[in-house]
Amino acid sequence: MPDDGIMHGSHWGAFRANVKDGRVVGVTPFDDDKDPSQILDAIPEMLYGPTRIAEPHMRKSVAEHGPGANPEGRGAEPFVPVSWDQALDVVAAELRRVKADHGNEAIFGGSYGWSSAGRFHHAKTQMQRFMNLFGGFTGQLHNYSYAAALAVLPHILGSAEASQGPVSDWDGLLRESKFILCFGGMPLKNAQVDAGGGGSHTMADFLKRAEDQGIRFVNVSPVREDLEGVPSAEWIPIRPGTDTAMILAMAHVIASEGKADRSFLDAYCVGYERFLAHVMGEDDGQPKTPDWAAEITGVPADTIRALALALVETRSYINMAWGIQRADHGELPFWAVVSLAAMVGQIGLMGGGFGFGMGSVNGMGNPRERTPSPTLPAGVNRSDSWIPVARIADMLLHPGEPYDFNGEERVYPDTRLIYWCGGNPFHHHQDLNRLVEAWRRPETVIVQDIWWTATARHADIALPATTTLERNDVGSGGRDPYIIAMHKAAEPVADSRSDHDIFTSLSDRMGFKEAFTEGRTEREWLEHIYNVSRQLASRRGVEMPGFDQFWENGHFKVPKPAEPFVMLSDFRADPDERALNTPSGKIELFSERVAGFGYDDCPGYAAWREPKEYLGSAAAAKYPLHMLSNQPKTRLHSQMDAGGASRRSKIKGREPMWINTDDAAARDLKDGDVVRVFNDRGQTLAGVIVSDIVMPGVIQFPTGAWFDPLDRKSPGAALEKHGNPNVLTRDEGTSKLGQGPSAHSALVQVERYDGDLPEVTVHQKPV
Ligand SMILES: Nc1nc2c(c(=O)[nH]1)N[C@H]1C(S)=C(S)[C@@H](COP(=O)(O)OP(=O)(O)OC[C@H]3O[C@@H](n4cnc5c(=O)[nH]c(N)nc54)[C@H](O)[C@@H]3O)O[C@H]1N2
Ligand SMILES: Nc1nc2c(c(=O)[nH]1)N[C@H]1C(S)=C(S)[C@@H](COP(=O)(O)OP(=O)(O)OC[C@H]3O[C@@H](n4cnc5c(=O)[nH]c(N)nc54)[C@H](O)[C@@H]3O)O[C@H]1N2
Ligand SMILES: [Mo]
Repeated sequence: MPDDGIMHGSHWGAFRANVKDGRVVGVTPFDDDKDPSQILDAIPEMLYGPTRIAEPHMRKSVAEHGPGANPEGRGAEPFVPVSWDQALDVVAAELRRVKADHGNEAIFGGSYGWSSAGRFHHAKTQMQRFMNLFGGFTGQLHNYSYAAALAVLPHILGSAEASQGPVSDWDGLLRESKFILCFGGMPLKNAQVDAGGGGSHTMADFLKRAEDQGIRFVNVSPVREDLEGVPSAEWIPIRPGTDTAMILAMAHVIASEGKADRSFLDAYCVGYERFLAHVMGEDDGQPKTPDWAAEITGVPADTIRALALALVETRSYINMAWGIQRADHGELPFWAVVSLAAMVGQIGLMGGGFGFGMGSVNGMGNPRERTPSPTLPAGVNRSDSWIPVARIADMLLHPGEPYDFNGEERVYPDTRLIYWCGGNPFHHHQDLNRLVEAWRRPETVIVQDIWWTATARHADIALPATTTLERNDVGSGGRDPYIIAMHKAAEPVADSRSDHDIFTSLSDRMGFKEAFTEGRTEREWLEHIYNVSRQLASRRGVEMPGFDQFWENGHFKVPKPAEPFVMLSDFRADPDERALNTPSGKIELFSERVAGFGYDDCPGYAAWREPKEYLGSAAAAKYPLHMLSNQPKTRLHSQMDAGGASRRSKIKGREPMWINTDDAAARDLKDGDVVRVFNDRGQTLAGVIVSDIVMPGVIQFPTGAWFDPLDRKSPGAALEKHGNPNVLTRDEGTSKLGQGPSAHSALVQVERYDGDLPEVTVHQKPV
């Protein structure tokens, strides 16, 4: 290994850790990285900063009176340090008690979240492996990223591959595409990361090459910067939440001009007639004309018409960002894209068709052979209890109550204990004031994290985990081609322990340590999971080096396929032999099955349904700005918020918020002002950036500032001091079909804040 640092990896890229006297003092981006992420430089500061949980802690009432004492005190009471043995004894006893009295499903161990890049020490998987050996737990289905897509796409296409990947790769797009139409752009800010990490940030390079060779790009988005990687891209601002209306109008143009590809529709799709009837207004009396859509979307009718015709006149590709389905009725814009692409008829052709999430993470469209990543097996959950991922507060507030989900009638379990490890619900969930309320319901809350995040601050028992730099691991995203040897660079800080060690101690107390560890050391585990992946790769013709050599080299790059991957090309070549896993075996532009569910909020085809909150709704009279709480440029969700680029980006300590020149002038705002952003659900402070990168009527207010309410005792009414947009977002499912998070559908008002600025305290150690 070269001596200029210790090879390591993170979700935002591989790097070498520079170590001096046993301490990590800096990081150097990995040599292969074409475009390293600015998020890297927070690492040393976060490693040793004041927000590290130094030792196990208990909430004061719990330390004094035992588990279950004063749940109202969660997030408000001080913490008391305790020994590892004390903490683990209480955790083990609580787990046993809840299991005995209420059954395993009363243990909520979904633990949604990204954890860290290493695949062996992957915190959530470690916890779920432990819980499965303990008899099971209530889990979470799908993810916050594209939950609506995961529910709806299998009905339309037989799988969720179009959103999950692999989508058609860049090699094919660069070869054949002439026109790339992007809803929500392909944001470089988002391509800084991929789950499991990666070796090189390639999105900027792909975009530049595409632009250099003359591919036309159009960015349909409320935010111009969503396609900053292509300076020549045309920007078409659109009102958030209205893409479906624009796409229906494009379908109207193509159909009216007789340009729909009837042979593709006949051979590969079902339900076109039914979809067309909606587009032409035969079912509801409203033809979905460009003039109709212009009213809803703010996009001029001529622009809609021209874009529709451009799609059919040349080899064209449609990309839609995942974020667009993270909204009320989020299933429908994705269905609309598939329907439009089917009419264009280029699905399965190189450089044509559609895909979701190119630019949402670095690995999408990154060419590589499809070999499976090393992963720790979590085992089987015998309790078979789960909720749709984003229904956590509903579950806590409504145990035993029924709800609809994807054709099923389900009932929320009764949660007595929460164990969260590797995720941050007080970052990721919507309507956080409601979550604070819901979070008081269970008897015990255990949080295992590295830092005093808002979630750790809402624990009864907080257990300190190590960062990846304090342990050895293997990083691999599965979409990005690199597998990274993550070498340990430092000893555990203070009294922290790896998640694996913590669960080993707990499984020892429970009597199944041998089953949990399988008798392997850390090194033996890494070698084992690497070798499983190596064998599977070999079956696909990819030869990975032996573990020792891989570890020494520091990385392995999975090769590219000989020919570019084109999504659905196999189906196009042979629709009978490679029939889709849908009821008809074809692309379902109308789904009998979805229509049969009879949901008022998700019909059986791509229709326009008004979101509950958008610029066209009645609520806009009171709250006239649409808030996009999109992904932050300077960190990964809430990770690294207390250091580096994130901390430097704050304005008077508050999270920045972008507001258009007109909207700023109307409120007498200038750069650097602090504002109160509010609606009926909450209020928060933000720092102002006046910029025309956002269209009028829209604010960009990224997620991830650590939740920091002013009055921890009554957070329902409290002012959030730091700029966390999730105090303002709606906590309602996308629809009964997907029940995904609908964070992007939120209206707010903004006003200058001239009061005394309360100190942001969440980046300090809690009391
Ligand atoms: N308003 C709004 N909200 C959103 C979104 C949005 O667009 N708008 N996007 C949503 C999306 S797509 C997502 S994926 C979620 C992300 O939500 P999360 O994945 O929950 O967010 P992270 O901040 O990455 O949280 C990971 C947590 O794991 C901890 N952690 C990291 N490594 C380790 C480890 O090794 N061990 C342990 N024990 N802990 C570790 C980190 O400290 C952090 O607290 O947010 C969602 N929330
Ligand atoms: N730096 C960084 N990168 C990240 C993350 C991070 O936290 N930090 N998170 C990662 C994760 S977990 C995920 S899931 C992905 C998420 O990737 P996405 O879901 O694609 O990310 P978003 O930023 O929510 O949305 C992308 C863009 O869509 C635009 N948009 C929002 N609503 C609408 C709409 O109604 N119509 C149109 N046309 N455009 C709209 C917004 O301007 C936004 O910038 O990002 C990943 N990348
Ligand atoms: Mo995500």
